[in-house]
Amino acid sequence: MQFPTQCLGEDLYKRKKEEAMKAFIVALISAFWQLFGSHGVRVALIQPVPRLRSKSLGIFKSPESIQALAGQLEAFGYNVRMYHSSTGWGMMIRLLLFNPNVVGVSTMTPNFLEGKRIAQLLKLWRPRLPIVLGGWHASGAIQAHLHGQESESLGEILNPNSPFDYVVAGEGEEIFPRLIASLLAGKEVEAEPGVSIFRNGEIQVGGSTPRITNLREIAEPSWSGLKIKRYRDKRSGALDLSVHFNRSCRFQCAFCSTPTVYGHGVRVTPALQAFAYLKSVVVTHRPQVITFTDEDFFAHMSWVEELVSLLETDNLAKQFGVSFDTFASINDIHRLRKAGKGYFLDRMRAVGFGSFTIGVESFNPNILLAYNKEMMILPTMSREERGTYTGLDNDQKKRALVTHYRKRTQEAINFASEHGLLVVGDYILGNLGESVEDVRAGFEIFKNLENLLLAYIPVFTPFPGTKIWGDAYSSGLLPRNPDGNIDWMRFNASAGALNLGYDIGALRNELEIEFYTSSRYRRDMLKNLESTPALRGLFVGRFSYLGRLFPGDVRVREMIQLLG
Ligand code: B12
Repeated sequence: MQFPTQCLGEDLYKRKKEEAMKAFIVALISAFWQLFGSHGVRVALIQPVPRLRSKSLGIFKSPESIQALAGQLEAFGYNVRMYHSSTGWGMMIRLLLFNPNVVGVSTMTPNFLEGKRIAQLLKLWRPRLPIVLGGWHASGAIQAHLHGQESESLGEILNPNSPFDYVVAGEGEEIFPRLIASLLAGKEVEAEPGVSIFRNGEIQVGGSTPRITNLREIAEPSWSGLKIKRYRDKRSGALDLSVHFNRSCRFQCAFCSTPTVYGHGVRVTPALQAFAYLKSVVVTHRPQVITFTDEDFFAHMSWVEELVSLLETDNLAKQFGVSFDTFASINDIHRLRKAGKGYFLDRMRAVGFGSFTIGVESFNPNILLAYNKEMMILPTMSREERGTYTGLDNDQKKRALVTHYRKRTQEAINFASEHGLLVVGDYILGNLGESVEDVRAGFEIFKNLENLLLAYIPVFTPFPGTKIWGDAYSSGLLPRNPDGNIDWMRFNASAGALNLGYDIGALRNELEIEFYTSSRYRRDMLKNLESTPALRGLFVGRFSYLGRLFPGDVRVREMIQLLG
């Protein structure tokens, strides 16, 4: 029987509720399983893998959101099972067999509807099963409501017919175990900081959870039950596992959702504790790559220095052949370069760091201003440059901003490359108010950055609760389903959500090909192959992936032939 692909219409859903009895029988069956199944208080954590309607950007990583929760709940003695797959009968039957007491659903915006659908079906099976929604979409919807941007997103989550009983906004490790304990004690849960509900015909918002002050006390993320070998980078094929120690970010980019979950102020897991966990992941699962997905890895330089010293003492890269990737801002690299700290990058390289992902985001001055990037770029100017800049008129300022930003970006790439670190440049296309010509003009600068060998080119996707969401929501450009609801499935970075009046998905693909087949890229690839033959694997991996993604493209084929 075909697994339902659409959300149920309200009246069908109501009718189905009556069919709950059928679900009750199923519950009886599961009770039978319970006798032979797993015991203790069972918590199911579901993070649906989004069904993309367009080309994947090649990243499939471990579900850190539910792993963090699972680690904490296991430390509390709960029997936890993680479900990280696309929703289907397989997941449903496994859930049935596990027969959870409480279900936690974690979604980002693009896979919210998947999460909603699985929750609806679970409620058909057991109408009184407590289902809690948390994560990036839920936190964003709460913030959008609290900031007066819109309440439609939250209304879709909390309403009389919603399958979600509770919504948790913000970090979950402290609030979720408390919520579960209240539910198991049969207490009526009220809205409180971190927990929002629908009660007495209205949405009752508890706002965000208070920040976790001491990450030292939080349990390590759990990997139990996950099929680790699946988490391979689709481009390189490497087993690439994620770790996350720094929460929140110093910067306030208007497109970024980080503040919706973490507010401001970077908190970090102590380096010794972080290193111990890092080592356990490497020794236990033997990944080729570990990605630090910290929003702001260099927020506390002393922490990075301590971690590098620990890795120098116990060199996991040498022992286990693992390399480390992380995010870094142009500001951080500029600061290291200005301080003459190239030797520190050499130390990072020596303990296995291989690449920095830097958020370039855009070279369109209007977008840089809309993204609040000026606050990041100005500190990379000298006092004199800032003095000159403030004296300019708006148009002159825009030109000066892009010229300076391009210079600092190029310097950051050169500095990292000189110390053997690859740079992955993130560049966002199709922003609010950007025409095809604007997109091409900005991308032309990005495409010609010397020695930039890797790029992540998502399409702008506005997320609830971000600074830019208000404009996106009121722009009238959001995609909607025939039933008038926002079509969250379209919120994916490879096709973009906004109806921009042109096919930004196709333009994205076109520009990605241009990036990897430009004369600048060809020159840099050959130069790097000569100086660092070991990079051949990376180019072969990247171009065979592009060859699979764009089979008919002669330019990609020519690059593959060039690699021989
Ligand atoms: C690592 C990462 C990924 C990883 C997956 C990480 C994961 N958690 O599964 C990968 C690389 C796969 C990924 C992919 C994508 N990502 Co991403 N990613 C991040 C990043 C860098 C870190 C997130 C993270 O793991 N933090 C560590 C964990 C421990 O924290 P957490 O997820 O916040 O979970 C905590 C709380 O949110 C809460 N919580 C979470 N779930 C639940 C559930 C319950 C029941 C409860 C009670 C609490 C709770 O408790 C957790 C512990 O405190 C963020 C942040 C950023 N600034 O860029 C972007 C980010 C989350 N990604 C984003 C997006 C959009 C995507 C993509 C959809 C892009 C695309 N291609 O379209 C893809 C595809 C998604 C997918 N495959 O699932 C957006 C999400 C915005 C939104 N509103 O949805 C972010 C915020 C980027 C941004 N700046 O806007 N991503």
